[in-house]
Amino acid sequence: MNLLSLFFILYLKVSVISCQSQCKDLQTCSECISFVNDTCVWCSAREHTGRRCYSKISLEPSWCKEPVYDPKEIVETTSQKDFNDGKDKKQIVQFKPQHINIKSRINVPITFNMSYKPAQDYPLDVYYLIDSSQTMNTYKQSLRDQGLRIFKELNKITNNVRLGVGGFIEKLSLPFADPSTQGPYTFKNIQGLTNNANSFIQALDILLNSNGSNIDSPEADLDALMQAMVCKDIIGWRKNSHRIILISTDSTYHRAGDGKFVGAIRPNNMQCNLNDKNYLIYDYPSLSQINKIATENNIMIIFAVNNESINDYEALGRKIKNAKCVPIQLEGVVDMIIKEYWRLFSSVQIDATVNPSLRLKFKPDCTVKDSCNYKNKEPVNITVTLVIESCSEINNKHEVKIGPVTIDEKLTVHVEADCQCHCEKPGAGEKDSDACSKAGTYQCGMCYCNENRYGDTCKCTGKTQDLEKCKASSNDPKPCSDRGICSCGKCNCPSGFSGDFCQFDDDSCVRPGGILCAGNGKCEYGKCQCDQGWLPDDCLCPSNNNSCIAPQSNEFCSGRGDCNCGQCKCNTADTGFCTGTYCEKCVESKANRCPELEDYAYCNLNMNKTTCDDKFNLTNTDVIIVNKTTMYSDRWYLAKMWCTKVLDNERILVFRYHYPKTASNSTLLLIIQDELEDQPVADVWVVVASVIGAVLLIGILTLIAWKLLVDMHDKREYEKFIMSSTEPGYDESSNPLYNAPATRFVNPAYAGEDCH
Ligand SMILES: *[C@@H]1O[C@H](CO)[C@@H](O)[C@H](O)[C@H]1NC(C)=O
Ligand SMILES: *[C@@H]1O[C@H](CO)[C@@H](O)[C@H](O)[C@H]1NC(C)=O
Ligand SMILES: *[C@@H]1O[C@H](CO)[C@@H](O)[C@H](O)[C@H]1NC(C)=O
Ligand SMILES: *[C@@H]1O[C@H](CO)[C@@H](O)[C@H](O)[C@H]1NC(C)=O
Ligand SMILES: *[C@@H]1O[C@H](CO)[C@@H](O)[C@H](O)[C@H]1NC(C)=O
Ligand SMILES: *[C@@H]1O[C@H](CO)[C@@H](O)[C@H](O)[C@H]1NC(C)=O
Ligand SMILES: *[C@@H]1O[C@H](CO)[C@@H](O)[C@H](O)[C@H]1NC(C)=O
Ligand SMILES: *[C@@H]1O[C@H](CO)[C@@H](O)[C@H](O)[C@H]1NC(C)=O
Ligand SMILES: *[C@@H]1O[C@H](CO)[C@@H](O)[C@H](O)[C@H]1NC(C)=O
Ligand SMILES: CC(=O)N[C@H]1CO[C@H](CO)[C@@H](O)[C@@H]1O
Repeated sequence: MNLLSLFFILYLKVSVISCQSQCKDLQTCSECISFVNDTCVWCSAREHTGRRCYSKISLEPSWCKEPVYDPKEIVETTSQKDFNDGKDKKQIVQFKPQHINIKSRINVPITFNMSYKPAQDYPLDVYYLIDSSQTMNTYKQSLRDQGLRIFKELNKITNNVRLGVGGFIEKLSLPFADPSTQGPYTFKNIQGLTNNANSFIQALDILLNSNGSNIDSPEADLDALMQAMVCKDIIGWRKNSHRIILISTDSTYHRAGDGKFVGAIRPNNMQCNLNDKNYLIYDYPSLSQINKIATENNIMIIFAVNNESINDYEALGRKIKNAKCVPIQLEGVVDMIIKEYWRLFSSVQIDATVNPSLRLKFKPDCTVKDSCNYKNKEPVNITVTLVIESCSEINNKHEVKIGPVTIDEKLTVHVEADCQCHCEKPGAGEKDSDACSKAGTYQCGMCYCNENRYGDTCKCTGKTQDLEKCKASSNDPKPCSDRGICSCGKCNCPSGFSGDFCQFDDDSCVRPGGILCAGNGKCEYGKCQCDQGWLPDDCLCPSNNNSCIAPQSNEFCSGRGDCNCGQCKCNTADTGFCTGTYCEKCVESKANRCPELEDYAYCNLNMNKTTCDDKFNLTNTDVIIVNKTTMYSDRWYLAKMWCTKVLDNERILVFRYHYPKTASNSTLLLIIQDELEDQPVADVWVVVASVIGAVLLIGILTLIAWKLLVDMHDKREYEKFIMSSTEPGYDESSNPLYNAPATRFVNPAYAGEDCH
């Protein structure tokens, strides 16, 4: 693994941890499931302890028993009528589905499909709104021809087109127009929408031959436009039709506010007035009012204007949805109408009314004009992705209307943000629940305590949850050393930690030999609590010396050593001569005087010195009879010569001797142990058997054979040693000035280069 991938893994780990921690801090089910930055799930299982909100991606199996609150998305299409061309008087369906219900948690993308297929011969309504002031006389013939051409051309491509004619001049009041002349009017519908060619032409003629005139240059275009849109019954707009209003004019228009000059000071009421008096009460409509009504009614507006005012209307067209501007010339207008008809028919622009807490995405993006087209008689399929971005405290139900801009059909989507857990809804909680010590409401696995109670299970009484009591010092950032749960002012520490504030790590005690508390105790409160039989602090040494006592013995280390931490430390060669677990393996020094002195020594044990001296004709001896402790003590360290004698009763006499240093008196000092020893009982076989009891017999036999060989070897070495030690000049014991090197007696079997 190279360094880079190591960093990457570290980074991943860190980011997962940070995700977890974001969910971790959420305290209620609702907060948990409506978290913005992560998808969190809530565990409301009763027996679950600790935090309940977890990040969904980093969950381990069996993290929580049911119930888990992880809201699932519900998408339900409740109305999906199939496409229909409207033949046989059936309802026209060009857009489906019609109704969808969605319920989802936030930040989860939900997709659904919509399709659009325009109906053949879908109704088209075109209203011809003409500036009929006298200045338009230059265009009279042209407009008449234009009307006829439009009618003809449209009927060529669809047999479901209706046309209507209306005119406008000006508000009937000075200084805009002279009301005393009969001609002028504000708006007049000459012919409602009709499919009768003669009626249309007649109406057109009537309009073009009228003599109205106004004084100022701008006209009441917007008043007329508003009326043409809102007086639906009079104009005869059909339900579910493509709608176009074509305005032909040669001068600019009056804006909202201009009405003041004639006393029309009230804002336009966007109602059908059709009464010249009303036009003098209500001001000209504003662009936003026009835009609103045009959008609501899916009306497309085409301004056909002369060269002088085209800039004005182009600016106006940009402010109204679905508005276009063309020069008034005949061909341009007809072409535009035909083009727009095909565009309306073939292209679908999707529009949606969306609450700010929702986000919609379309694929393909049909919200942009002319980006989605109907071709080859195949429905246009649009995939919508909806995401609820936030929860609201007031209302989490939203209605979205999506549909093609130019037709009335809309898909209604009822969206509900799933922001509240069922278990948190009013009345869902279990009041005075047993789970909350009958002192709180149990909801979503949590206790909401009554007044003056607190704690996970409302067990604690008191005004506030006293977290400070759970801190070892007020400087601690978190209670219970951030390891345990503070409950009723006391820390509940998880296993592995101890102390009033969980401040002790139960893994931090001494480790003699690498084992915590030597394996003979528990680490608690930062110290080893040793099992019975072990000495405190590190539990390494037994509290009694039993392990130093050989089986069937009653003294430790066979009385020849110290019991140190459960193990015999045999006296050194200076004072002793024994090895083995219990210092039971002793080597006798068969220095030549031992046999000579043994009977004398034994005599001294039983009788007084005078008697023995006589009996053995020995003079110049000092005889000291001591207990075993003294015998092995350092006091006689010069008496290096040890002797033993096996008595008739199988017991052993032990004594040591030496010649004190001062040459002036050549005394033999004899130190005799006041008690007889038993034969050493702890033999190697017991040890072998207890240590490797499970070893196969063949193994044991091998050991026996090996032991025998070693014994034989030892014996040979030993005899060799005895031989050499009896050689003339060797007898150091005869030389009071000579102190033998201590090592000689440690292991007489050791023979250095002689070992073969
Ligand atoms: C969500 O994350 C952003 C940036 O990662 C952070 O600024 C914001 O505070 C977080 N919101 C919550 C509620 O944690
Ligand atoms: C939407 O349509 C696409 C392809 O046309 C399809 O793969 C997908 O499953 C549809 N989605 C739904 C929610 O029906
Ligand atoms: C319009 O004026 C012409 C003469 O300019 C006249 O013949 C005609 O009758 C008038 N029409 C109306 C409706 O007033
Ligand atoms: C208006 O402008 C168009 C080109 O934009 C031009 O063809 C036409 O002749 C002009 N008409 C008048 C009356 O100026
Ligand atoms: C739209 O989906 C329908 C089936 O739902 C399919 O028949 C049609 O071909 C698709 N249209 C396009 C343009 O892929
Ligand atoms: C064990 O023996 C040693 C000396 O060998 C002695 O100091 C210690 O006190 C003994 N311990 C007990 C518990 O008898
Ligand atoms: C005892 O020893 C002395 C000299 O040390 C000797 O003269 C004497 O004969 C000895 N007696 C016996 C009984 O051996
Ligand atoms: C052995 O003797 C010494 C002194 O002579 C004495 O202090 C000690 O108590 C004796 N020990 C035993 C076990 O009798
Ligand atoms: C020999 O010397 C020791 C002290 O070194 C003394 O205690 C003892 O009495 C002496 N013995 C004789 C016989 O002079
Ligand atoms: C010094 C002393 O006590 N000597 C005695 C030794 O023992 C014999 C008899 O066993 C006595 O006669 C001594 O008096």
